[in-house]
Formats: sequence, structure tokens, C-alpha cells
Amino acid sequence: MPYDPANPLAARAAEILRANDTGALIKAAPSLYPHQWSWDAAFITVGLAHVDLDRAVAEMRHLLRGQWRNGMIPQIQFNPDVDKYAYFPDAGRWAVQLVTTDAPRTVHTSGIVQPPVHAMAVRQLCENAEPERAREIAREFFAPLREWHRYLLSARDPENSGLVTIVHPWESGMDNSPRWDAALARIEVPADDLPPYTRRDLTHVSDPSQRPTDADYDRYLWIVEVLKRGSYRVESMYERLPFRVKDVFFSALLVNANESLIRIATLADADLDDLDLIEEWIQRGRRGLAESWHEELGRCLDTDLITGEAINVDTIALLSPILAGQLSPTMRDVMKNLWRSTIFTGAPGLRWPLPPSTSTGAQQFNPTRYWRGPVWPVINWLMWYAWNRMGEFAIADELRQAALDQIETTGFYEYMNPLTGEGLGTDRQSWTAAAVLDLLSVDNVTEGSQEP
Ligand code: 9WN
Repeated sequence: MPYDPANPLAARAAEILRANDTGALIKAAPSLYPHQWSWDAAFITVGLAHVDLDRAVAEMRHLLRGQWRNGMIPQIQFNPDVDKYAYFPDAGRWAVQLVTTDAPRTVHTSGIVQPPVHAMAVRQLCENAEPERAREIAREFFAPLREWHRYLLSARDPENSGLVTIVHPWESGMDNSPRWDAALARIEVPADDLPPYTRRDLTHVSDPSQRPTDADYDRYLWIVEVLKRGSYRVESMYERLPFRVKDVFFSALLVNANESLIRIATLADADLDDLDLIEEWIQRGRRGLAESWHEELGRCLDTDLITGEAINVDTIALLSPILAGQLSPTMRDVMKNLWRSTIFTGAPGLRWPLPPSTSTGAQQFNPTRYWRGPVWPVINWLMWYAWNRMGEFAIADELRQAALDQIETTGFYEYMNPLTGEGLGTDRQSWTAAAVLDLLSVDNVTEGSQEP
């Protein structure tokens, strides 16, 4: 279904993206996040592809200006038009150009990553384009995406496990999820060695209880300091890094992204060697996820590499296998039951049957604090996309309806209280608008989807 400006929700979503568009990049949110974020830009591309394909292509092209020579797509590309006090840590604090020649010279970026949803976005661009244009898009983006995935499967997987190591909670995209509590709590911040700083996020979100704590912020900044002192060369300081986790959610998204990359490669007439390589990455990723499955617990879990222990917390990451898809019939049932169980959409007291970022029954559940309970519209979108790909249309349709009702009732917030439906974080968040645009174009995903 093409974008319909007569649909008020679609029109509002498109208007939010237009208002957040600086002409060069689309800010993740009007004031809390005034730069271009990596996975936000990919989700924005997915939604914008329905409204203005060329602008969506330009968004992805802009993001890739920030790609490093080692293939890394950084978490943030800084908007040169906002002052340095708009967001912290700013480009000066990351200082990437001072410490590594891998970073681009003319564009300012941070020095870590975010989840790899970019190939999925480029695939969406190709699917929304006429055949010749689709081939052009594929040819433009194939090699940079291949190098990005190569970086993740080499520098971030020296063990050859198929699972990606994240070295900072921000890399997971779910910054203060309780998944990271124990690994983070272990980090001792040497007070005399952490350069002073002022948080900026609290000037935009009036209630600090919706954001991470100051103690966590110190640890976030300390890890940045360690990375900077090691010139952001994760491979050469791997054993010394204070935070090292095999993230199953990130790794499942990479399997998904590699499947999209195969499609892009085919359209781009890539070499057979490339196709073989990507196939090998997919198999490796699937093996890694299978090894993260703890049969006795019936859960797919992250591993803290420093202790060697699995991280067993009831968060949205338990659903990672559905992002990778191609589940055995048994596993498919396990995931469907989990989705409907009281851990997720069947939890008592939910305002809508939408999955809380941390289960309401978990001891760490907090309905208003960032990633510790709220429902995230962009995660609803991702889950909808995944269920559709698996051919589970009944779950997907129910989810779509609830996700749209939620936004229609609450607004385009960054996250929502799962119990009351109250909007939290920032309003007019770009990826929330993008999610709405794609949810409103069902025929694009539902009809076109089948297991790759
Ligand atoms: C740090 C922009 C980003 C999202 C992340 C979300 C939040 C940043 C922050 O906002 O993180 O990257 O300052 O809290 O956790 O997923 O990409 O929307």
C-alpha cells in the first residue's frame, strides 16, 4: 500500500520526519538526539522509503559518509550544525580523529557501533524501487555493507563463534537494559582518571528517573576513555576491555542482515565468492545462536565473556531467535509460547499486548526507566517484521494493530509505560514515525515475506 497522506497518522509520521530533517541528515529526535544515529538512520530509511525513496537513499548515503576505513559504521555521526553542548558525549570527547586514521577525516563520529539493521534497510529500498533503480541502489551499497559485516565478524568475533562481541552497552542499542547490570557493576571507575563531564540528556527529559543513573553514566564514560586510549582498536586491546559481551540480539540481527545482503548482492551482480562468503557468515551466525540456546532454561542468552557466564534476565532479547528466523518447528512453538506468555504480551496489567523491554515479572522491571520495562515502538516494529518473515501472520497482525493503537493514543514517543501507556523519553522520535509509516504499508511486508 503506498503512502497515503490522507491517513492522518501517516501524515503526522511523515511530518515528524520532515521536521527532523536538517536537509543533510534526519535527527534521531528534535532536541534530545540532534545527530544521526546508526540504527536509527536504518529504521528511518525503512519508513521513509514509502514517502520519498530518493530522500531515503540519501539518508543511508549520508550515514555511510561516516564509515571507517576498517568497515565500522559508527553509532553516531555528529551534526555539524548543532553546538557542542547539544549532546554529550560530543565529538570532542570521542576524539576519534586524534587517535586513529581509521576514522573519516572530514566527518565527525563516535567510536563504537550499533546493531546492524542497515542491510535490511537497503533491501527495503530495493524492494520499493523500480527494477533498474533497485540494481543501482544495490550496486551503491553492497560493498560498504559487506565491509561493515566483515568488520563485525572479524574484529568483533576473534573467537570465530558467529556471535558479535559488544564492548559498550550503547553498542547493544539497549543502553541500560538489565542484561548489562552485572557486567557494568563490576567496572570500577577510577575517579581521578575520568575526565569531568556534564550530562546533557537530563536537560531534555524532565524526569531523571526515565534515564540511566549517574553511576551508570560514569561507567559508560569510563569505557569510552579506555577505548579512546586504545585508539578504538578493539582487536588489539580485546583482553583488556572492561566490558565484553556476546550479544545474541545483535548477532541475530546480523544473521538477518546477511540474508538481506545476499539479496542485495544478487541484485548487484556480485561475485560468487562474495555470495559464498556471506553464506558462510550466515551459517556461522546460526551456529553461534544455536550454541547460545540453554536447553535446560529454554532460553537464548548473552554471554559475559569476562566471567564466561550466561546472562539470564527476562528481557526482549530472549526473543532473538525469531530475528534470525528459519526455526525448527519445535523452536517456533517455543518462541510463540514465549511471546504469548506472561513474560511478554500475556503479562497481567499491560495497557496493550505489546512486549515490554524488560518483563513485568523480572525483579529489575521498572515501567518508566529506559530499557528496563517500557515498550519501544521501534522494537514492536522489528518484532512485527520478524514474525511476518517467519510467516506467523496472526501474531504479526495482532502486534501491528496494537502498535498502531498505542501510537495513535499516546503519540510518537521514544518509549511508553507498558502498564499505563504514558509516553516517555522524547516526543517526535524519528524512528517511531518511520515504524508507523512501514506498519501502515502492510502489503509491502506481509505479502512479500517468506523465509529467505
Ligand atoms: C546513546 C538515539 C539513541 C538510540 C539508542 C537509545 C538512545 C543514546 C542515548 O538513543 O541511546 O546511543 O544517549 O541514550 O538507547 O538505541 O539509537 O535514538
